Amino acid sequence: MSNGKVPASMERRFPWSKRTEAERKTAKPKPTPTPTPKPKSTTAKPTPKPRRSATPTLVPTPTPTPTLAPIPLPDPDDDHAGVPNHRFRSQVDFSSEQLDLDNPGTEFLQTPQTAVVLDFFSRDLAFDDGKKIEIWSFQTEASGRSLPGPTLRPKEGEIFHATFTPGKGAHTIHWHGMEPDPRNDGVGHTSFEIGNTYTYQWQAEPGRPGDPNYGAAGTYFYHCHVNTVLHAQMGMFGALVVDPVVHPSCPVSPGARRAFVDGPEYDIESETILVPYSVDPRWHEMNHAAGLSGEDVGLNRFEPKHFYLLGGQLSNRGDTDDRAWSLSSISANVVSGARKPTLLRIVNANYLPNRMYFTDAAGHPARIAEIIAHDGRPFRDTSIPGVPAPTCSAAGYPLLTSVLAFGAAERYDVMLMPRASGRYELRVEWEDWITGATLAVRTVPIIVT
Ligand SMILES: [Cu+2]
Repeated sequence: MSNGKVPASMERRFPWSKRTEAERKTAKPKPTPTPTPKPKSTTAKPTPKPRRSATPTLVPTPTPTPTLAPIPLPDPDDDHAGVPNHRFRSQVDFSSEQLDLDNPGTEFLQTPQTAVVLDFFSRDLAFDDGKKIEIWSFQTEASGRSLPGPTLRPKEGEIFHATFTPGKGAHTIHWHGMEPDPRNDGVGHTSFEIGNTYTYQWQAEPGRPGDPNYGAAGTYFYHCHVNTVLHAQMGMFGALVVDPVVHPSCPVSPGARRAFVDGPEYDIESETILVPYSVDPRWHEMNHAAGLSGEDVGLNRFEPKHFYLLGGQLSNRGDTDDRAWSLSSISANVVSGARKPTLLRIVNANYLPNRMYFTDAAGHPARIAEIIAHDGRPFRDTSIPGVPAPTCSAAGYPLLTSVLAFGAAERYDVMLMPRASGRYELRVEWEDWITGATLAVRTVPIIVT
């Protein structure tokens, strides 16, 4: 473009390229898009310098220029020719050729910073209403057999390993919302189901203060992805919490943690998880592969009879062997007290829409819930493209609410912000997904001190 003109086709795709010559001269140089760094060593790398600046400057969002080097064509007679370490040239080859591989090795295996060994179990677990229900789920040597499966907690930047040995048929672990590479994503139909043992490997991306496009810290949901609706209903799920890197511009007070790199500090001790769940007893009589061969076993009808609030304080799960971990009350810190506020992580393991109401002791709506993230992504003020995006709270409008409505596998991270000590309540309603009728209600007290 030596004549300084922008081709019409480029203008359509990149409207900002229509800027005048004068604007172009004063504009900041475009940052070169940097690909996500591949893990080269086992040491967590520090995050890059923050891009937040005192005076917001309009910098166009960098546009990726296609500079992909051609991939050498493999020699059809040699699986490895030209493509080191890869048998498969494309996702299609990968998925269509691996369905029978049930005991594959982990490609590019590295030394992990966090590693967990998970086994399958099947057992009748006791619930807080006295019912005993057959549950299939995950356990570690330390966790015992309980529901949800053990809470897994890697940190951004770390190499994470989960070595899983299923039982009673093949299973997987899907890291819902993390999006590792297909081989480590645990979706059986696009990679493989595990018949023997497999080590999932992935690295959670480090966050950058003010940048909505980076950072994996947050609340996730892991679950089996074989005959998925049945196996998840049977209990093959747990919470995955990714903790952020500590960035020099966002230090952390003693006894506190941040929900994401520049997220608010919360009190570690009172951090609580809430996992709504419901049980259709008919489903718990089915076998591992029910419905997989095209027969109609009625997995389109979910008619729950039991409704549960699983979870509790993450720092204090204690011994929950042989029973469901049940949330009977929430302890929260009063805002402006000596301790940081309480973070409530909500993971919806329920197949029906849920509504949650925060109220005072008399049942009146209480706007004490500040939602800071949804599905592992922080809420930020992204209203001005190209400038640092602060959290909504830092931008002056905390997202305070008294009600949340959401469905299966959704997660909300909520800071509890009561201004006075005393008793509040959290009322959870399960809704019929067609009629909207309320099927069940459970209420837990929130004790604020
Ligand atoms: Cu399974």
